Amino acid sequence: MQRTDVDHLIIGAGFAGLCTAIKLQEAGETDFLVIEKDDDVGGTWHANTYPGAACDVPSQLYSFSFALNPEWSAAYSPQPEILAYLRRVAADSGTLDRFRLGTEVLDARWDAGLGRWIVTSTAGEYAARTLIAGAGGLSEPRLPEIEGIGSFAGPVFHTARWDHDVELAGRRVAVIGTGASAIQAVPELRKVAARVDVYQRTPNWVIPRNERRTSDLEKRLFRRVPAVQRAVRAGVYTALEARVPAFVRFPRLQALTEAAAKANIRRGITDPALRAAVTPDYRAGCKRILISNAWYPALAADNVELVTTRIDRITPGGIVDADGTHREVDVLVIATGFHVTDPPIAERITGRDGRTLAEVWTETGMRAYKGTTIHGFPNLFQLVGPNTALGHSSMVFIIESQVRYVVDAVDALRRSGWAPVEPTPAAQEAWNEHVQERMGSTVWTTGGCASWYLDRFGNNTTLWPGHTFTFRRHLARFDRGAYQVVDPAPAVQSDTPPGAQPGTEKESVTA
Ligand code: N01
Repeated sequence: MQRTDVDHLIIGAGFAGLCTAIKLQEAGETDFLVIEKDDDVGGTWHANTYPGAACDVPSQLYSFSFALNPEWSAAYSPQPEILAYLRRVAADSGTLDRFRLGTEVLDARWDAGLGRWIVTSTAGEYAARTLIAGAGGLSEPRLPEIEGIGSFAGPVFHTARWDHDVELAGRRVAVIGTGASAIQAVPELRKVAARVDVYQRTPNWVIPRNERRTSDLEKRLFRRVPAVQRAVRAGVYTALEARVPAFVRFPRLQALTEAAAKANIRRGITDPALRAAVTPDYRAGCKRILISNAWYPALAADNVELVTTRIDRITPGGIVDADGTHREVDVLVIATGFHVTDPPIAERITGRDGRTLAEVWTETGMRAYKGTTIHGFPNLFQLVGPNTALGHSSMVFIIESQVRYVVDAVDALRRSGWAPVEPTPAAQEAWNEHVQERMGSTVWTTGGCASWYLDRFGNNTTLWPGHTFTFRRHLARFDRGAYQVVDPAPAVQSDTPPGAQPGTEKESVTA
């Protein structure tokens, strides 16, 4: 099989992979490839095309700090705009020639002899000094285990795999789940479908959404004076950071959010029984707080029924609930979220002791050092890794923080002659102890709900329990003292100077 040697292999062409490519290039590290299973850049924003898909983080914060977008149309951006933004940033970056789209990672294993990751993909084999995984924290759909789901005769699809060929006009649609995706899709679905049954297991707290559109004057101003847009962005950032204490230290402050959500319910729904059915009985923030002005009016619409009785089974023609009621369905939409604490990419990455990341994490729960590097997995950098996700602000800020750390680490690796490193067990343990200690007082732990933030041990291995600027400070520099060299480097001198392109001259053929 032909093998392509590169210094850095990046998995995923979403915000994380794209940011890495751009920042490595800026640092003079041009010998990299980005492999992406989909046939386009965009990651989440390429995959999620369901009707109504939009970002629930304010637009001003949902862009790279180095590529502000003066053109956002509204306070919250719809998916097509975000995808167009990412395509534009990718095209302007001069890195697209090193993207290999339609290429899926099948297996990645550390080769101690070579001091490289050997990565098998659907398009051939790669050998890389560093493996930078930006495969997405919420990319693999989680399908519900409901009896008979496989027997359903009509179309079935997950929100993140929307089948646009399926005609919905005049059909009876059932939606399972009432999370962030469902609350965006249902208000659009009910405009075309004959009927929509919404199956709710647990209600969410849903606060109003700012629908403000950006005026032409504002856009012109942002274009001409980027400092103005930066100031607006800083204001939004600060307002969101001000919410952190209510999540992390003083969950009682979430009563303010609950009041706003209850007012949202009263505005959207008049029926007392329906109001009661959508009112959560746990503290706001325990699960992700959602934003929508359209969700409650949609549930109150004549052609929508909220079903709160547990689903018993699915038949070829519909859904039977635990009370024995059978509702006929033409199209089944699965809105049950993603594999978060058991990411499938972890099954494909094998460390230096022959165990996969999934095997290691099955024993311990997801753990990493600073959410980015993992003992036993030399030169692996996990973007949006354990305890890096946010309940209050933009993941783009976290991604940029991690990428700075990775670029600094790469610089240190190059200067050391590529001696492979991984965090020491002590450093990784201390980091995770620190994070878990902080979890004790958070609303995610004390709020009285079951959420996908928690793993099977009941630990929150998903969210960062603090301000985003604190996270950034922790990752400001590659802290070499927390790392150990795992094997002697195979070559003392770097054989590729910074600035080399991944090229055919380094492509080698192996047996
Ligand atoms: O998934 P979710 P999502 N039977 O996990 C229910 C991001 N996102 O795709 O609460 C019946 O939130 C489950 O019920 P319960 C964002 O981070 C961002 O909506 O577990 N129901 C819940 O109601 C978000 O948080 C944007 O009791 C079942 C729903 O399915 C994350 O993606 C937009 C079930 C799953 O909700 C995931 O959102 C959209 C079962 N067996 C998404 N299993 C932005 O705007 C699960 N459920 C940035």
